[in-house]
Amino acid sequence: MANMDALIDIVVKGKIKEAKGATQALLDQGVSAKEIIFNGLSEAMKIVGEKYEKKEYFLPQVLLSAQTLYQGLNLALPKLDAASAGAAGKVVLCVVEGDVHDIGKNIVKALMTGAGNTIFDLGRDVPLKDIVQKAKDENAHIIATSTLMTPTLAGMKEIEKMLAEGGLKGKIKTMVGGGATSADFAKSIGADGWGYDANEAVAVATKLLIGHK
Ligand code: B12
Repeated sequence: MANMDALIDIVVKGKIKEAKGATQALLDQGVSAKEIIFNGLSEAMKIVGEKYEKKEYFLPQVLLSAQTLYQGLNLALPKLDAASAGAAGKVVLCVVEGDVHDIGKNIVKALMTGAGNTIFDLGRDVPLKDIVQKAKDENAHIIATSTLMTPTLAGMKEIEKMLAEGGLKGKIKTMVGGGATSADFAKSIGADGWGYDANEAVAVATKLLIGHK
């Protein structure tokens, strides 16, 4: 009988061959994809992060855990129940230039898609000018960016500047998230919204879209 702790252990230890089976077993038992993602896979990554900080783990182990996580995440993401429908909008989403951490961004993408938004996912380590250009080309309502690293926070500020210079500030709304960000940071750069996690990302996008379309 599979349980969540077993899945967490598999991801933390990087037992890559076991992750799909353990995730599928939980799904078969009726555990929701959302529970698996938030209470299982994300929790496991928190433990991995702590081990990295304590220097019990080094980058190869972190990478192996991330690859193990993706085995389960790729099974669970398509099974996410459509979140309570929000105000559907067009959203350009990505991880900013210089940063390759994309696990959180992909969870945000799944929940925001489930809420009925059209997501233009540009991936990770995306040049800032490409982000703004895509938003212009698609007439996007929102640019949502993610970063987990402190040095790349500057890119988020730069996007605000680029929008202001193009006369688009306020026309295209912005929201930021990811481990390196905070509500205060978002406010300081003039972003329109910030979300702690993927659930909040949906709520914040909905709030920005109401009255904006
Ligand atoms: C996994 C991981 C990696 C993997 C990434 C694999 C991948 N495909 O993503 C690998 C091994 C590749 C990696 C590499 C590196 N890493 Co790393 N990594 C991590 C780790 C352990 C976990 C991150 C994670 O996936 N968390 C789980 C997800 C689910 O959480 P999340 O991303 O925060 O997302 C949630 C929310 O933040 C929110 N959210 C996310 N995006 C958005 C966007 C919006 C708009 C909204 C509203 C919300 C939102 O919703 C998500 C889901 O609920 C963290 C430790 C930590 N404490 O975070 C370090 C960490 C982020 N890494 C770090 C570093 C330094 C690096 C490297 C530079 C190391 C090196 N010397 O090479 C490189 C990066 C190279 C680069 N240029 O990008 C540092 C960053 C420090 C800093 N503040 O600058 C951390 C914090 C570790 C540490 N304590 O030092 N890493």
